[in-house]
Amino acid sequence: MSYALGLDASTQSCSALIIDVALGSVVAEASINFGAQLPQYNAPSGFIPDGENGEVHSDPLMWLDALELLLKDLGQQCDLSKVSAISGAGQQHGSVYLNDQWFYAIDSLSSDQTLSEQLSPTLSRTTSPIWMDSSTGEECREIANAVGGDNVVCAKSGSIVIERFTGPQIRRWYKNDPAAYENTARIHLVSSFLCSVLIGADAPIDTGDGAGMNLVNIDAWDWDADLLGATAPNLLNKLPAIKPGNTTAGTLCSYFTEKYGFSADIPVTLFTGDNPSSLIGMGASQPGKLVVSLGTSDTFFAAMPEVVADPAGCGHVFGNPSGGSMSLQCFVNGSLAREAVKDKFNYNWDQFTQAFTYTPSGNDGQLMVPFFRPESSPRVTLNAPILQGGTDFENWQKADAAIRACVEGQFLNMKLRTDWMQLKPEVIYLTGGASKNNAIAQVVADIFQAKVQRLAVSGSVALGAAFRAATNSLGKDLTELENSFCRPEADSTIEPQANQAIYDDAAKRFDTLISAR
Ligand code: XUL
Repeated sequence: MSYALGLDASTQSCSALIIDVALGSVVAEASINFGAQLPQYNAPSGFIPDGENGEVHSDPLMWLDALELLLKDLGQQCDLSKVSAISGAGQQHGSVYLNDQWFYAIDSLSSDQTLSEQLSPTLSRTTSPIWMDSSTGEECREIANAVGGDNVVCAKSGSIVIERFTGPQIRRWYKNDPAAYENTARIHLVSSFLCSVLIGADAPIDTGDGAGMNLVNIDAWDWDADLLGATAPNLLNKLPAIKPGNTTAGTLCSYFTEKYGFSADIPVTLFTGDNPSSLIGMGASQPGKLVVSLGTSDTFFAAMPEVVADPAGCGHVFGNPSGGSMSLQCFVNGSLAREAVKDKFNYNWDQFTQAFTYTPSGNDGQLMVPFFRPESSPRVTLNAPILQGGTDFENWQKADAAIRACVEGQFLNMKLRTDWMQLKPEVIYLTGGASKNNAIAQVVADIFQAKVQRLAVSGSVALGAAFRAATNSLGKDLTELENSFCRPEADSTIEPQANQAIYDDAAKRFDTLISAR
């Protein structure tokens, strides 16, 4: 028996995979799409549409129903009695609000009724704000002011006060409905809520996901009294404990052994956030390996040798589930910016890629700050790119140079904004839609002066959860798991080619261009 199950409760779907840790292979994989498979929740993209004032909420009962469908599907693919370790991950920042019936209900789940039927009466708030919610601008300012400013919050919690983070979300609800807040006995993250359900007991929050709340002190890795006090009254009593990611939460409760055929006493490792889990599933648990994910927004994350917060307040620090800490930084102008430049010249993606063969590294000194909408790293509110020499982007005629300027600008910016992490990259794992593009990968390798690899990993969040379960409960070595599951795709390695001095000089000019705006 050497199967480990990893769960991934994300925004649009709940997915899982089961790995055979002895053979190094994936045994089963399943995914339940909320919109398509649970249409009764009227959440086509996993959240309740048309929220007002920036509110984005989901129904936590939908997550429970999805979990049941998921386990049923997995049970049709393999013998679940062979699973000997479980863990999982959830979309970060989202919160679930429970009344005092929760503690009893979770401990006495009966396999005669569904999870959602039994836990529905325990919700003190019927919906959960999720990470896409941006309704809390006022509460962010209030919390920051109460503790002495965003610099103080960032030094304490690893991030300035951010709209989607859980603390401001809790504060807003406390202000809007103090009686319902008062009636709340427990506030969980998506991750710790689902972990509690699996073990049939109230589970702790891990340091990886906990650090996304603006409530945890990253030096002590525990709740910060000042931040709790600035957020809402009596909050400490409503929160579970904070524990390192490699903590065993408990054993799988009888609900799941009876209903889905799991064996008795299967250890469940604390759940974490999707990004910390992905760090592990991408094989980047140790400092020296950076992950750059190219999507609508680009994200950068990496294990960090020290616990340091971004002095500029743009990045985030979370606990690394395998020990220590990790950083995460979002760049809002990701593929949307690349697409905007491509579309301006009516290019297709092949022509976009070709542009790099017609232009030299460093682009003959032509630079662009490629922000088409407000950027979070750094925090600037541009809605059109800045070009060196003051040229107006709309009037720029040189398509190939503009494409290179956009991509070089994106990664010069990424390098500058992630310097605070004090990382010495040995390898960059590139993932996400645009990662397949060799021209973009070459720019990344040249600017960071590190080799770039594309990994043959799909579902890194669930895979990371399965790795964590296997290391914590089955005594498996994480590096061995990473080596057997996270292999670079054939011929995917790109080595730096350009002279470092070209981009050192470009980086200085890029910074001047932003500062002068
Ligand atoms: C990270 C963030 C998202 C969510 C959903 O700060 O908000 O990545 O974790 O995936």
